[in-house]
Amino acid sequence: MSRARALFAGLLAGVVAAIAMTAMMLLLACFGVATPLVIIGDRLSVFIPPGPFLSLMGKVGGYNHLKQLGVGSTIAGQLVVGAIGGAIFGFCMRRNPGKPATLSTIALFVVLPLIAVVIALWPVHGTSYVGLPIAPARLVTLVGFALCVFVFERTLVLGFQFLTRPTIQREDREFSPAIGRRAFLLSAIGVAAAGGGVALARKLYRAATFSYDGTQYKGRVVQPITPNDLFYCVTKNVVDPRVDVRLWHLEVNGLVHNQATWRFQDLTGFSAVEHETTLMCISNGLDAGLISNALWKGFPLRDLLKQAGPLSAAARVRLHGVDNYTDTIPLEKAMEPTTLLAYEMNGVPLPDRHGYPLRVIVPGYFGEKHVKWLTRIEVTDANAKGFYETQGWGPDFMTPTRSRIDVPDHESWFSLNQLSGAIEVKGMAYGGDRGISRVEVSFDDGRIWRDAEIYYAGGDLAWSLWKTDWMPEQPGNYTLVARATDGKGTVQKWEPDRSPFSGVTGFHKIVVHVAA
Ligand SMILES: Nc1nc2c(c(=O)[nH]1)N[C@H]1C(S)=C(S)[C@@H](COP(=O)(O)O)O[C@H]1N2
Ligand SMILES: [Mo]
Repeated sequence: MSRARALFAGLLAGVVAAIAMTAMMLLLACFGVATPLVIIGDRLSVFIPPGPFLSLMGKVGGYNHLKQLGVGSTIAGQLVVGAIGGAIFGFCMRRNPGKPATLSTIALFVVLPLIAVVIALWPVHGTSYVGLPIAPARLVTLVGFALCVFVFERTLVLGFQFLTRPTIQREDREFSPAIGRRAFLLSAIGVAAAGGGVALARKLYRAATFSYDGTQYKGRVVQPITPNDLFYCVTKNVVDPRVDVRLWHLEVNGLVHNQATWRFQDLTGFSAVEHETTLMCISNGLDAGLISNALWKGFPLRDLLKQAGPLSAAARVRLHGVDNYTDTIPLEKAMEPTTLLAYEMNGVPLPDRHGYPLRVIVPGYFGEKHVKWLTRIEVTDANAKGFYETQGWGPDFMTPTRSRIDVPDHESWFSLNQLSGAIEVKGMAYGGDRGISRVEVSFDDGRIWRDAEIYYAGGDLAWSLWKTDWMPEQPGNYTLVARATDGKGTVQKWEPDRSPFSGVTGFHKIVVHVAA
C-alpha cells in the first residue's frame, strides 16, 4: 500500500478512535467516574502559583472559563494525539495492513498509556463524584481509563483494517474507489460518535458548577443567616460530587492508635451541636461577597479524633474530599470544640454543592479549610499541605477582621431636598472566631469616626450586622468607610506586610454623591 494512503487511513482511524474514546470518557463522567478530562487539570493546577493563576484567570475571564479551557484543551489534545498516533500506526502497518496487530497495539495503545497515567496522575486517581472512598475510587478511575484506551485501540485497529482491507478483486480494479466510500462511512461513524459526545457534554454542562461557582452574597439582600441557595460558593470542580451516601465512608487514619471507617448512620451516634459560623474565601475582595453565614449542625471533630487516639508525632490533620480536594489544619485547631463535622446547614441536610453528606467547619480560618464532601481524616506530621496551599496560597490562613458597607450602593446619588429622613447605612463586620465588639463608620474617608449600632450580634464565630443613620448637612461627594473591632479589642487595620495570598486586609470604602 502506498505511504500516503497508509498515513491517511491511519490518521482518519486515529481521529475517529480519539472521538470514540472522548465520548466514552464523557459517558463515564456522567456516572461520576473521574476521567483525564478533569483530573489532568487537577494534577496540573497545583503547579501554578497563585500569582500566575490569578493572572491566567483574569486573562481567560474567570475561574469558570479557566475550567472550560482546561477541559477543552484536554479534549483537543486527545484528538491531536489520537490523529498522530493513528498516522504513525498506519505508517508502520503499510506493508501488511491486514496483520492482526492485537498484541503490539494493545501494548502500545492500552498498556503504555495506562502506565503513563498511573505514574503521572497517581495523586489524583482517588477521585469519585459519587462518593466512593479513596482506594476504590482509584481502582474505578483506572479501570475507567483502561476502558477508554481500549475503545481507542479497538476503533483504531478495526477502523484501519476496514479502510485498507482489499476488496474482492473484481476484474483488475484496485481498491481506490472503495477507500473513498469506506472513508466516508468511517467518518460518518466518527461524526455520530462526536454527536453522542456533544450530547453528553451538554448534559454535563448543565450539571456543571459554572452556573453557581463564585456566587456572592452582599448588598441589600444581606440578612443575619444566609439562605442556603444564596450562600456563596467556591469549588475547584467542573462537575461537583453528588454523593450516594450508601457508597460513602469516612475514614480516620494516619498517625493514630485506632484507624476506623465510619458509615454515615453511625456518625449520628455522636452528640450533636449546632453553631452559627461564617465562612469567607481567602480570595474575597474588600467589597466582595464570597462570605456567608449559616447555622451548622454536626458534632465536634475532636470527639472522633479522641476515639482514634492521635500518636505523639501528630501535628496536623489532613482532610480529604471525595473530589480529591485536600487541606490541613493544626491538630490543636482540630481539637477545639467549635471545629465541627457538619451534616446540616440551616436545618436541612447539607445541599450537594455545600458538601453533602459531611463537611468540616473550622471557625476563624478561610473557606479553603472547610473541606466539603469529606471522606478521609488523616492525622499527619507538621509538613502536610493542602490543594491551594501547595499552589502557594497562605502562609496565613486565619481570617483578619473585615467589614463591608452593603447599603447604600457605591456611587449612589441622593438629593437633599428630596430626602424624607436620614440615609440608612448598613453592613456586616466579621472578626474570624474572635467575634465583633464595635463597628465605626466615617463619612469623610476616615478622619472622623462615629459608632454604628450592631443590630445583629452573631456571636464569636459569625459576622455581626450593623447600621447607622446618616444625615448629610451639605451637598458633596462623600467617602464612606467602615471599621470593626474584634472581640479581643483589636481594631481592623491594613497589614502591608501580609502576603497578598493570605487574604487582603484594609477597609471597604464607597463614594456617595449628595446633591442640593
Ligand atoms: N472538597 C472540596 N472542599 C472545598 C472546596 C473544593 O473545591 N472541594 N473549595 C473550598 C473553598 S476554596 C471554599 S472558599 C469553601 C467554600 O464553601 P461553600 O462553597 O460551601 O461556600 O469550600 C472549600 N472546600
Ligand atoms: Mo476559597
